[in-house]
This record gives sequence, C-alpha cells and structure tokens, in this order.
Amino acid sequence: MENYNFKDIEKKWQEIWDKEQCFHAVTGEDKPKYYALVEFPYPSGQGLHVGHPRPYTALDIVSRKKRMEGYNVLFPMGFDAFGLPTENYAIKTGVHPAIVTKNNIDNFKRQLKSLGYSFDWQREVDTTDPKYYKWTQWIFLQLFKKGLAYKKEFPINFCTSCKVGLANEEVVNGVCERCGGEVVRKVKNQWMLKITEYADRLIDDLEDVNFIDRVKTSQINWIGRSYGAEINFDIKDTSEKLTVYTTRPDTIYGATYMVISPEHPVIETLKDKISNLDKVLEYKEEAAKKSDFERTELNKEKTGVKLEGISAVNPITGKEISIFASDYVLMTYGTGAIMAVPAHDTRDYEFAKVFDLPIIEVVSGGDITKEAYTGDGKIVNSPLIDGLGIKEAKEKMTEIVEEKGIGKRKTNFKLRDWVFSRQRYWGEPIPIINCPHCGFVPLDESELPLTLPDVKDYKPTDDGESPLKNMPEWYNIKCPKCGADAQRETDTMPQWAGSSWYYLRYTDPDNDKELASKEAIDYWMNVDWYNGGMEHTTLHLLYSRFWHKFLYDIGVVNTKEPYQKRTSHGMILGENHEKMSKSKGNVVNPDEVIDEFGADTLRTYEMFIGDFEKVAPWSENGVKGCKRFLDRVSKMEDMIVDGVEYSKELTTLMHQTIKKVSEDFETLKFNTAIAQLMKLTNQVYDNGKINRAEFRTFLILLNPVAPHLTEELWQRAGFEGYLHDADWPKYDEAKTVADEIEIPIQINGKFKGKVSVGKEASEEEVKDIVHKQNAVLNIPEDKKILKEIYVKGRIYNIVVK
Ligand code: ANZ
Ligand code: ZN
Repeated sequence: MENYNFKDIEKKWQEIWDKEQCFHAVTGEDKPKYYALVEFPYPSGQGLHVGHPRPYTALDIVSRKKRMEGYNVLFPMGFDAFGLPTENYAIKTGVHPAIVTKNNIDNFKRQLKSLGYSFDWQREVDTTDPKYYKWTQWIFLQLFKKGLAYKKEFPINFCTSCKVGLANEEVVNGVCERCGGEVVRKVKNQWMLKITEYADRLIDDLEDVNFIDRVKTSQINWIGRSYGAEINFDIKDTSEKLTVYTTRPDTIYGATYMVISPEHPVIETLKDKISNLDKVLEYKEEAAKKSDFERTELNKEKTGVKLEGISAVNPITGKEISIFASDYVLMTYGTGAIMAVPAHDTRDYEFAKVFDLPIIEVVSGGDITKEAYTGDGKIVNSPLIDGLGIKEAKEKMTEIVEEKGIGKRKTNFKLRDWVFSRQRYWGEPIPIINCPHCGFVPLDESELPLTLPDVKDYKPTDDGESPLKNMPEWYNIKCPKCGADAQRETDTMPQWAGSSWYYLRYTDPDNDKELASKEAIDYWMNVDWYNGGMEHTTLHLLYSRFWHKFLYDIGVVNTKEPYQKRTSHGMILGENHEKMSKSKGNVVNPDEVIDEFGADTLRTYEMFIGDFEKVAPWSENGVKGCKRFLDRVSKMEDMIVDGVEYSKELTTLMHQTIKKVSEDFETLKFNTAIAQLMKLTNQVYDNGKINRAEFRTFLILLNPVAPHLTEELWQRAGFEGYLHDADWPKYDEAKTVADEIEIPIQINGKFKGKVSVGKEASEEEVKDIVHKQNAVLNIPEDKKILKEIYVKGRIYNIVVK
C-alpha cells in the first residue's frame, strides 16, 4: 500500500460488517458455542473514555479468534442506563432522563462502532427499555414470592441541604459530593433482598469456576465467612443475659470484661439499673455520627463508657466482669456484643490499656506486657483446655459450651442483605402495592412492565422520598386483592438490578413471553469468559451470581453459576501516571486518537500498552510506535513472493509466532503476542521478502488486533473470502524449534563472532565449522591454541597464548 489511508479503510470495513451482519450469532447453530462478555457501560454524557477500549478490545480479540477456530461466538453489547448521573443531569436541566439516555447511547454506539468491534448489534440491550425492565421487575416478583424480598428499617444517607437521599458513592468524606452539605443518617423502611441466604453457596461454588485469584479472594473476603460460637453471659442479679459472638472460644478464660455496641437493646431493657444512663446515652449519640469504617478502624484512640450498676459473669470462670459500651463493637455484626480478650485481640488490648482492665494470657508465645499476642501457641491458664493447640481448644471449648447449654456453634458472615430501595426516579419501579388490609401485594405479572410515569420534577421530595411520591394519581390504586384504597410502592430499584441478569437477556433479547427462552439459555449459557473491572468484583459480580443462583433454584436457568471464567483488566492512567480526570486535564479522548491515528492503531496500542492486568499510563509516543508498526505492515504486500508453503528462512519463526499468538490471546498476554508479530515483521523486512502463504498466516494472526487493515490487505492480496471467516492457523510443535542454532565464539573470554550449526551437531562437527571462521583464522601466528571447549548448544570457548 502506497499510503496507509486508515480513515477510508476503517469506514469501508465497518460498513461491510454492519451491512452483512457478519458477527450476528445464531442460536442453535450446529457448532460449539462460545459466549464472550464484557461489562456493558453506563452511557454517561462524557462518552467513551480510553479506559473502555482496553477490555473491549481484549475480548473482541478472543471472539474473533474463536470464530476463526470454528466456534459459534456470542459477543454482545448493551447499556446499563439507569442511574444517578443521568438523573442529576435531569434535575439540573429538566430534560427527561429517557432523552438524555437515548442521546448518550447513540453517542456511545457511534464510538463503539468506530472501533470496529465484532459485537452482535442485533442483540443490544438497554436496561431502561420497558421491554427489558419488565423482566427485571418479574425477577423481583419471584424473589418476593419466595420470601427473599422483604421490608426493613434501614438508615439512608440524607443530605440536609439538597434534601435528597444519597447513594454511598455520593457521600465523600462524610459530606454530600454535590453541595458539600452535611450528611446525616435517616432511617427509612426499605426493600431488602436476602442475599445472605446464598452466602455459603456464593463462596462454595467458586470452586467450580475459573476466576482469577484476586477476584476469587475479594468475593470470599467480602462475604466474610467465619466459624465460631455464640456464648451466653448472665447479667448478675437480673434474668437478662448477653450473647456474644466469638471466633475464639478457646480464649474464654482470658475474657476479663465485655463490650456491647452503644446501640445494643440491653441498654433500654436495663435502663433502670444502669446508674450512669445519661452518660451512656450521650455516648450513643456521639457514636451515631461516625461511619462503621471510622468506628472499627485500628489504631483509633479507643473510647467507651462503663455501664455502672450492672455486671456480667464469665460462664466458664464464674468471675464477675464489667460491661462497657464502645463504638468499636458494631450492632450490625454478630450479636452486637463481645467477650473482650485483651491478651489476644488487638482492639481489646488497646481498650484495656485505656481503661486499665485486667489482661490474662491464655495462649503462650507472645509478650503480653507489650502487645496483644494473636499468633499460634499452646493454651495456658485455662484448666479445661490447658496444653491444647488453638484449633483443638476451639473445638473442645465449643463442645463444652454446647454440653453446658450456655452456647452453640455458629457461622457468621460479613455479608449483609442487599438494600434494594432507592428514593429516586430513574430506576425500575418496584411492582408492589401496599394495602392497609392485605399488606404487600405483588402486582399481577400480566401488568408488567410497570412503567415509570412522567413527572414534572425529578428531584426527590424534601423529606427524601422518591419523586414518585409527588404523584398521587400514579400511586393511588385499588388493592388487587380486596379492592380497598391502596398505594403503589414509590421507591425504585438500584442501578445494580438491571445488570444482575443482562447476560441472560442477550441470549434472546426480543422475547416478550419470557426473560429468555429455555432453548436460548440452554444453548448459550453459561458465559465462557467474562471480563470486567476490579471495582465491580464485590457488588455487581456478587449480585449477579446471587440472582443467577435464585433463577437456577426456580428452574429458569440450567447452570449454577453464570460465568465460567472471570478476568479483570488494569486501569489506563494519564501520561503523568495519575488517574484520568477532567480536573487534572489529563483525559484522552478516543475520538481524537482514532481521528489522528486510526482505530486499528488505538486497538493495537491499548493491547500493547503493558500487562493487561496492571494499570498502565497513556503515552502518545507509544501510540505513534504502534502506528509505525501498522505502517510497516501496510507495505508488506510489496514483499510478497509466490510460495504456497513457508519459506526455509521463516519456517521456525512462523510456527513460533502461531504458537505464541494462539496461547497469549487466551492468557491475557496480548502485549507479548503483539511483540511477537512485530518481531516477525522485522524479520520479513530484513529478508526483504515473504511467501504468500506466510503473508496469509500473518494477516490472520494480526486480524483480531487490527481487523480493518488486515481485512483490506487480505482483499488486496486476492485471498479468498473475508479474512474474519478464515481458519485459524495451526502450528507444528517440532517446527517451532530451529534446526540451526547460532553459537557464539569466545577467544580468551572475548566475543569474536558466531557460527551457525545444526542443533544436534557433535563437538567435532562444530570444531570444523569454527575453524573455518575468520575469528579463528585471524589468530596471530605467534599465538597457540591451548584449549577448546564446546558447551553444547551454548558457546564455543578457545583459549590461546
Ligand atoms: C473473643 C476474641 C478473642 C475474639 C480473640 C477475637 C480474638 P471475624 O473473624 O471478623 O468474624 N466481634 C464479634 N462481634 C463483633 C462486633 N459486632 N463488632 C466488633 N467486633 C466483634 O471476627 C470475630 C471476632 O470479632 C470475635 O471473636 C469478636 O472478638 C469480635 F483473641 O471474641 B472475638
Ligand atoms: Zn388489600
């Protein structure tokens, strides 16, 4: 190609792919299926940023390769379009969120198409489309009918100046992200989903899937399963008792005091006995102002107040111990009360130091005069379990506690139920009717979708209720069961709802009878490879696995897990190694990069930028380097010589390259695959020629990365059909190893040149060849060869004197 005119080439091929629907996946086709999935974007007003193409290109590469390997590939794309930024924009401008969403989606689609992705656009989904959210609501109704959706008082973040409820991510350093106003917690009756009922399965079933380790670990940690016991401590001279949750029943002899959360109900129950109640309540009020995170932070100065007038009894030692209220014990975990073992728990130790409480060592091995000892050791000072290791002592003490009837074995989870209500407009309405006689009545399925009504004002009401609360004409309704005056739920669903099942909708996106047909689900599920950001590992990934398991339980899907393989990419940073942001002025716009260098260059660059799993700073020079590589590729057609087989010069390198590229595309090593293709290109330039067969293979290997240019070169070279339909090349393992190897010659430790020898050549044969070399012939007359050593396959050493 004289001039690599990427603009025309890219436009031409995008039109052909679109017109001929080259990447449309047909359900049921008689081929092995492959389902590749990337997290669908939130269509923000800013459009695509250069972070998006990194994961999309990666899975586009995988999809294109799999098609050439003979798979029926589903690689879909859609939009996760409910959510706050759009709603906030609507509040500011008065433009309906549906219109904002439509414009943003159009812009995103234009950008995605300009990158040449092989998405099946016939399967596009949009979570805000009533045809889609009908089924999101349907799933909610099934959860409700199975008792997995319930209402509970739960605090929300409420900005006192905007007078709106805020999502957690809108609260930054304790103040409203938008106005800087004070944020308080306001208790509201909210819909909750019982994800905790699935906690064990959400951990255990990770065994059966292939998630990268850091994803697996963060799921496990987020669910936070721990094994321990609940033990009752009597409160002296009352009929009350305090139940604690402990993971260390083995340390009970060291429990020298108790701590309850300031919100613990026992304070109310025993208020007449607590002589310093005022002080205790004052402390409770202070604690309410802090976040759980602040409260449980290590190294935080420990505060608390002793409950005067009451005390507890350690059920194993029989000793009387004091009870404190402190904010480091949370009401939302375990039982909201702990037995404090200062010798072996860091926070208890810090607390005991502040309040001068007894510290008794019950595990040997540390120096408790200096700090808490949390390591391994033998149990001491504990008559019933002395001498045991921690593990056996835990087991033994749990048995003792159960025998004595003072406690029981208990597994706990950090995972909380999912708060499913938002006091917002731009979300799926929750299809429930509240009847004064019948309670919560589910909307009849035939009435789905329950669409969002038009409101005038998208702003939540002054007391933080959803804008739908301003619409009595919408929420007033007769109870479908008893006919009484009733009201629709006005809360909407969180943004996480639509993304919890979208991968199922892609299998059958136009179905109006079911969320997807059984045939489509059975054929396509589960997702073979799902890539997404680490920031979605705990919420989105967990929520969608939960919904999938529920759908499995009610017979809608046929697999226990939705995703067979999950990987995650690193973020792309600004040139200055900082996160790209408008305020830092380091944002790179993909439209501009495509305009100046082309989509193929942007794709190649984003894959070549570094280890796919790690963060990588943007570099304009790097982009230019990739452009130069493609420029060189575009001129390779001038070097084609006829040859239906690989040439002698390139055979080894060709087989090595097929092998490396095939493997690297499957193992996230896109950068080294491209490096190998560059190496091959350099070799072709050195040789000044390439066989047609070799050029053909080269184009196939590069095609998933740079699909437009390679398709164009393919056509120009007169190869048959479309390149994207070609068969992926195979390599011959034996031919990946060179027959000839280069051996360096050293004379007195100095490098003097190389010889080319057969890789199985004997020492004698090598010696012969070496002695015909200039380096040896040039040894001065007055020097004599003393010794020659051939290290097979590595080096030829000569010592002269
Ligand atoms: C006695 C003890 C001795 C404890 C010891 C630890 C070490 P995980 O593993 O996270 O489940 N705990 C229980 N409920 C709590 C609450 N609501 N707020 C703050 N801390 C709480 O931790 C369980 C341990 O955390 C429990 O075991 C309890 O302290 C504390 F050497 O009991 B342990
Ligand atoms: Zn009713």
